[in-house]
Amino acid sequence: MKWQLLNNRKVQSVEEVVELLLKNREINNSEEFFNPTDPKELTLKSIGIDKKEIEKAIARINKAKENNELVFIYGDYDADGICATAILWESLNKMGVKVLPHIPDRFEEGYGLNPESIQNLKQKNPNLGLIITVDNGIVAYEGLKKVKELNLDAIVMDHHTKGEEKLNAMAVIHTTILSGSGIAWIFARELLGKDNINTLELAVIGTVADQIPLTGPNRSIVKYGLLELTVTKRPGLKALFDDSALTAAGMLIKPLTTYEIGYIIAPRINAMGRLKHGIESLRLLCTRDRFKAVQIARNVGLTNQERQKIVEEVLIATRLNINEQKIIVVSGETFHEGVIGLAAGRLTEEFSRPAIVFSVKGEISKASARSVPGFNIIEEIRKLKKLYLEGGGHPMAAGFSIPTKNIPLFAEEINKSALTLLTDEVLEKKLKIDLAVTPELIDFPLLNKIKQFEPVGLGNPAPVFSVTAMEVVEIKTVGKTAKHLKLKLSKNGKIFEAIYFGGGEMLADLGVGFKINAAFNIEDNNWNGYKNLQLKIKDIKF
Ligand SMILES: [Mn+2]
Repeated sequence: MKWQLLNNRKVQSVEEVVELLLKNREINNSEEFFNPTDPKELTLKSIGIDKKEIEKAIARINKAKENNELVFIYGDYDADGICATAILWESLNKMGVKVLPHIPDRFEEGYGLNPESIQNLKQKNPNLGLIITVDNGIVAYEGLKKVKELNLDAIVMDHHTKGEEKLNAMAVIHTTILSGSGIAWIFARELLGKDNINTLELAVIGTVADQIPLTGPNRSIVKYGLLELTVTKRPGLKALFDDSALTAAGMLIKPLTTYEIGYIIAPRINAMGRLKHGIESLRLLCTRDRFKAVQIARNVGLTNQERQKIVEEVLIATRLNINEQKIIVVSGETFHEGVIGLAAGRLTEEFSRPAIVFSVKGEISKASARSVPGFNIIEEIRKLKKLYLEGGGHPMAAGFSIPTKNIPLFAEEINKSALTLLTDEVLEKKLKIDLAVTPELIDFPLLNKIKQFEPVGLGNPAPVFSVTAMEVVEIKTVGKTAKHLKLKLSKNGKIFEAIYFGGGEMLADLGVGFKINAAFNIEDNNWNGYKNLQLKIKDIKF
């Protein structure tokens, strides 16, 4: 792994460290950063939402209430879409509107406002008058045409990139700054008033799940949202916490962070839409029945385990077929359509190169691609538009459908472009290091400052430091399969506890007395009532 030192200044004090950490994160307003605005007070202007569109939407919802019209919230099957749907459904319900949620089926209806689905909704519900899309809709030209044809109104709430054509909707509430559930929450705040809004614990899940940079207004939502999530009274979330061992006897084992959302909570909410139907996760979030909550949480947990197993199966099958190609391209009839994106992500991580995974189904196959920084995968895919049918994405991730017979040629062509673009330099794994420090600085005053950088995540990574020539004083492997490394490192008379997750294999090359350079996060380790400072090793160099 190549170390990229973001700053090579020599620092003497904790204040200087903080200043450089802020600079590395391009944070100019440290006051706002350390004391984010309460999301209840965020202005519409600061998040780029047009107030007039909100007013039009509120007026239309009030009219629906007066006229006793049915309103459908048309969401999405991922965690952001499900949380956004839950926020709006509950909010409209609270104000006495007749409202129902619609989460599309990934396999039958696909992503976005599906014209056939709208036709069906209207057929089954003659009193349907208004459709509100959330976390989708901003390029739903066909779907909105159908809405018009059926004499319905549409309000679009979305955070995806706008298209060229004008949208056929009576109000468009759009910003790319927030997640879908962030927009839904801001709208609900305007609709109900800031004293009546209580769905921030859902907005934080959607925001973290959608991998939005956690700076500016999103930092507000996440910081305050985590506090609400920690004390949530939702039976479904509590049951999910219990089922995933975040709580024991109803008590959280440790405070919730973006990590728990990103790696434990959101994957479970996502699992239903990937393998079965996302509506089950919506039920989990919204149910008021404790017994039902426990049942659904178990079902969601088991589905998530199944999802993990299916991803593993894809990985096991593909590892055997990986050759010298710069871009990993694998396909299989057994590769479940709902997990190919996850599998591509895992392959990219494991082999530090782009990966494209195809789920082969008859004549038409589905593909999901993940890339590495420095290789714009959507651009390269678009160059091959003769070979595939439709798709979209961004520089790091894309999805498309393709005639099965074209897969071999597609694989060959995309690897041709990689020959020149994917140099060894681009493919080398990199670790960004904030600052090289002296051991004297690594102590509780610095740790306390670093804690104020939380919540960390995309756009605001946990600070990484390095220290050169530390001596290994103690070393052993830990964990059931000796996967991790526990060390004591010393320099200038100071001794540090360190843990290196996944570093177990290094025991063969390391021993007491060795001098190493270490890159790490600093964290506190509460163990048996003792509060310790611990280095969480990211990489070691001899
Ligand atoms: Mn979204």
